[in-house]
Amino acid sequence: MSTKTILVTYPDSFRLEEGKSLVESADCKIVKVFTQKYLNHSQYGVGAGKAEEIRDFVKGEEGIDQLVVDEHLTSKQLHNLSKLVGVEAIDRERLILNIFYSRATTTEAKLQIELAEIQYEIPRVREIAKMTSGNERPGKGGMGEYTVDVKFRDLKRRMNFIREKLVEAKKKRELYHQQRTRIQMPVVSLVGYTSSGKTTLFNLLTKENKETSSSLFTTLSTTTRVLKFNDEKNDLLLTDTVGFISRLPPYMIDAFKSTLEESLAADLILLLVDSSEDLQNIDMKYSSCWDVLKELHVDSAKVLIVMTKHDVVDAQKMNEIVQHLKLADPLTISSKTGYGIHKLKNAMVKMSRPKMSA
Ligand SMILES: Nc1nc2c(ncn2[C@@H]2O[C@H](COP(=O)(O)OP(=O)(O)OP(=O)(O)O)[C@@H](O)[C@H]2O)c(=O)[nH]1
Ligand SMILES: [Mg+2]
Repeated sequence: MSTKTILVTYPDSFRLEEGKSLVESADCKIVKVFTQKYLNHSQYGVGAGKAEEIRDFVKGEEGIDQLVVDEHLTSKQLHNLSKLVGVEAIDRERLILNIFYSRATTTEAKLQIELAEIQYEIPRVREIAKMTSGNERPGKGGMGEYTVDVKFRDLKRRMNFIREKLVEAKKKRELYHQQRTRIQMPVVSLVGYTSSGKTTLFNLLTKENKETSSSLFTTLSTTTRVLKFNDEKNDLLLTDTVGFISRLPPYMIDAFKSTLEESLAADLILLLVDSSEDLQNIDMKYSSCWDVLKELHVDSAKVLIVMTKHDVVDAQKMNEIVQHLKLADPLTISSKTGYGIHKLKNAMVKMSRPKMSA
């Protein structure tokens, strides 16, 4: 049964829609949405008046399971809010971690998520200790200094263990990578905002059958396959990976760094942009993607912008997008109708080669 959820997010349509998609992608059912311009009030994140409004709503409604606040909140704010409202309150990062948890299938993805989880927890351990050791929960409910230290040490130890495991996994991949470069096959990777159409294009090109869906973060691990051409010497390797999202905290990018770095080390990076969205959303998502690419020091010269979902956009809108994003020679495709795929494949062959022939 899906978790009955109240969402508190911002009133602008981009964050409102994304907040809802995130909650739904975590397999929760939205019962009510509250919006607020600022979610950084010190006591509850939401303003005190709004917090009371939510409490009253919960009182009058049967079986609400959780409250999601679409922002980064401290443990103290979440604790205060849960206590007032009477249901568990979680923040945006916890929600994203929950989605990751439910989706991760490979050992490496699971380790990466656990690493992100620990990095989310560590700053909160002392904060929670402070809250529970006060007069609020005397006796065994409180976490003494000693317990906090033990917990801290455990988390750090686990974090180091995971990092070692991830390094091992990375080494294994590097070995594959070396073998690939030995056979002189360039690597092209697909990146982009979550739900931009990466896996759908990947499936079309490589005849794979990886899961695609309108939920956010459908793909969490990296897959590489050979993309065949009529002329064998043009064959290349195509990589699909996890999508990006706005307001992603650096530690989450950090946790996925090894897989992302692998795909960003490609000879050519296709940055997919979903053109079916409105201009403002495209803008926000496009700049979020560049934020992540810059954070990971990607050379912009090897990034090629590809506008997706051409089948649901008219020519005028497409022109507007191209002008808005100041794209010189945009590639426009549809993985549903096959529009632009031939041109894209030619571009992939041409642009992924210079390094190889050098
Ligand atoms: N109309 C239309 N829909 C598309 C096209 N390409 C993808 N979609 C839809 O867009 C949604 C997201 O597609 P995915 O391929 O799962 O997107 P993704 O970028 O891999 O998403 P994540 O794995 O979550 O990062 C799905 O519902 C697809 O059916 C297209 O060319 N046209
Ligand atoms: Mg995908």
